[in-house]
Amino acid sequence: MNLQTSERLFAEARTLLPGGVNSPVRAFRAVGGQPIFVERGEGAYLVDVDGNRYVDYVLSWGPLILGHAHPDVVAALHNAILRGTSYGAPCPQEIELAKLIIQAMPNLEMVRFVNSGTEATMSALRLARAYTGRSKIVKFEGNYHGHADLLLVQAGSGVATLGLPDSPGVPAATVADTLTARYNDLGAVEAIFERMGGEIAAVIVEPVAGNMGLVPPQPNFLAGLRKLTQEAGSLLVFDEVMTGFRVHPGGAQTLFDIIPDITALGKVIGGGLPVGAYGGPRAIMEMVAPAGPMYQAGTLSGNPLAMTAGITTLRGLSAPGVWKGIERQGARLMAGLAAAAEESKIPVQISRVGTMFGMFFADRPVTDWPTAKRADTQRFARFFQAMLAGGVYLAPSQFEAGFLSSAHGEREIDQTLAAASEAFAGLASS
Ligand code: KE4
Repeated sequence: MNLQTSERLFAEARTLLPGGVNSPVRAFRAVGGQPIFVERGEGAYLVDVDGNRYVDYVLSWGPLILGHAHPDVVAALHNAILRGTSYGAPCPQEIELAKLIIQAMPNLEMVRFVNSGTEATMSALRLARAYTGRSKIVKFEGNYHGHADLLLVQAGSGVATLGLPDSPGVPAATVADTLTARYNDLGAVEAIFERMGGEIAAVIVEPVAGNMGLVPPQPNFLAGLRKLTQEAGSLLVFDEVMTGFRVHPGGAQTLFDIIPDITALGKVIGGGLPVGAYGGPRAIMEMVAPAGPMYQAGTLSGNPLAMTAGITTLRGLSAPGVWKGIERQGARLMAGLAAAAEESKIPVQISRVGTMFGMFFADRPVTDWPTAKRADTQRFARFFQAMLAGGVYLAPSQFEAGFLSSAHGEREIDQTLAAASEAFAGLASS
């Protein structure tokens, strides 16, 4: 495969951008080799600067649930951009996107738009602290909520990939009130609440973990968190930046019928443009300035382009048959991957929740960060490279999830499964 242009560009990028990238996981450090530079996305495919085409299961880390450059999104953005890019003033599109989100997640009575998932979770926790008057936060090992200082503790995603359980530059004082527990370990959370329940402002959780690889919640885990926080007067924050409109059209809160106090959103609601949001009941959200005293602001928050991309994406996703179609292809993909791995006697743990999926190179189920860490990351790296050579672009880390879109049809799944059979066979013979 010719990767010359990508290699040349990466050499230049490394002189201008730290690690040659604008987000660490993209640098391929966990899988070796060099990142491809993308020339364009089209439907389910990425095309790199050397003309190589790949079935894309990263989809910009989740947002592109209708695939790249969906004609409706492109047309809507083309219209919007003729009227300018940002006003720094209210526009009707903010109301429209808010309505679509609230229709899908009825527990949200109000939302505030921001520009990233990091901003959404950071603001959600500031709000929880403001609303409860308490400071302590509980998060889970292997859950990643963006790179806000208070949350960059035993995080997942790029931090897990890079083996940076904490980051330099985060003062101890900033994380002194951030407690961590093992994901799916309700007993650990009960112990924390027994000791200091009255001091806890919030528990923040990925209701389906996607940043240590895909790790679904064990039965009663989320219900247990709901009960503990309710009894202690703490807030339950669902970080649905990844799971929102991914595990279910109404998010994990609808899928599991557990109502959080505050929901953080991102990715799909921006349709590939920078959007985050946090929302909840009116009584909580009216703490947010200028309705209330909790300050949070943003130059580009609610800008018409990002709102337009989000509106068009959520509308497209709710069209008849779209969601079921993605799940059908997802089920086919998972069954085919399991069969291919079985054929080559390669032990894998495969799971799918809605339109996101995961595959650990492990011989036992993965339920938390310690068991995720047992996965064979070297074998994953070899599998990743073989799939790339076979024209399939997976997330370049064992500790990430995969995403499907409505553009992934029979042909794309067939191509993926053919590449996977080759890749597993190659692992078995090496
Ligand atoms: P952003 O600030 O990257 O928009 O969102 C942060 C975030 C918050 N919460 C969850 C559950 C998330 O998954 C994320 C970001 N996800 C990673 C992928 N694992 C983004 C990819 C990257 O960091 O380059």
